[in-house]
Amino acid sequence: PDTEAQAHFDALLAADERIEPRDWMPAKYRKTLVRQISQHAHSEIIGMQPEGAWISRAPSLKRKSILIAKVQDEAGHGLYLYSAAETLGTTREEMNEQLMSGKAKYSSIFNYPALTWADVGAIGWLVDGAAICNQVPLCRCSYGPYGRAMVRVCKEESFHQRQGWEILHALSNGTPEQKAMAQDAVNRYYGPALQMFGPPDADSPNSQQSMAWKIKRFSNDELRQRFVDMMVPQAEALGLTLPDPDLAWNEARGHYDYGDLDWDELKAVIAGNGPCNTQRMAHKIKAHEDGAWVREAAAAYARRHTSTDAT
Ligand code: FAQ
Repeated sequence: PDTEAQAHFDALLAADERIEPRDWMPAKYRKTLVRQISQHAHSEIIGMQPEGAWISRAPSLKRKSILIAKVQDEAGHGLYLYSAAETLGTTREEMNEQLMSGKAKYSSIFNYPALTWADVGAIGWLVDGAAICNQVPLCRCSYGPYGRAMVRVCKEESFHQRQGWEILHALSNGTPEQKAMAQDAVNRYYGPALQMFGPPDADSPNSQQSMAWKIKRFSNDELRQRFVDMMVPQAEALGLTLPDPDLAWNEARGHYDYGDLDWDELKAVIAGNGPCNTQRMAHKIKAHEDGAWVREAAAAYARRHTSTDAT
């Protein structure tokens, strides 16, 4: 390896400065970034499905327009992230191919069904809440295009979390049936939301190197703890219970203790055996095939414009 280039890279990292697309970087740093950013992009795209299915069934025109905007934001995040990954030399087609062939992962959380309207609230409150906890530190990621993308994404995620909270707040203060529906959604989504932060630190093969490279700024367990601490008072304000009998304030640690998570469940979902993995992939592949004519038309249009510009 070019030792001068490596020294420059190390110095940028040590000074907490950004690595930019034209800078030299170790091949493994590049590979890790493509893996994480593309999987993040895939999560945003697949993540449109559970809530997208509720657009036509939203309980009012106002709720419907808010949900359309929210789901559209997720599409924007996905495209933004694909662009950030493309600066590392991988094409969008390659990334899409890796998603559709099952080679690339996407977040486990999107393999759970959105069964009721309250689930739309729980996804906004818990899933977007977890996404914010994970992504705010990514704004300081050492790779410039990823960190900058995260700034805008986080602003939109906080609006998403508030809209989820507000849906649950309305239900929790509604009829007994509505309150029960809100509690049921939280019961089903809380554990999987905690698993979004990834395996425990002792079982997280990528964390150490990613933290040394300042891609990740905190470990999976540190961020999970931060999330639990943030959600307890919010749940109290909502009048809903977090489904964990071991949840208790620990004065000595200054954090909430929480119960063990079902890591076999996370492994099974990542391996493709969650409740909705098959359905999510089938839907993605069909949408991609149905959209072939749009890509062809756009390419033909672009070709015509380039040739007109040239004459
Ligand atoms: N699901 O060694 P680690 C959203 C994989 S938010 C699936 O700890 P790492 C917003 C991991 O990739 C959701 N796979 O890995 C939204 C690795 O496999 P690999 C997306 C998981 O990378 C809201 C292996 O396990 N957010 O979309 C999961 O250091 C509402 C070992 O794990 C991001 O992607 C999991 N939960 O840490 C949209 C954030 N956990 O790649 C719509 C950026 C772990 O070696 C609606 N990503 N794996 O084959 C990250 O921060 C990190 O990649 C982690 C994992 C923390 C997810």
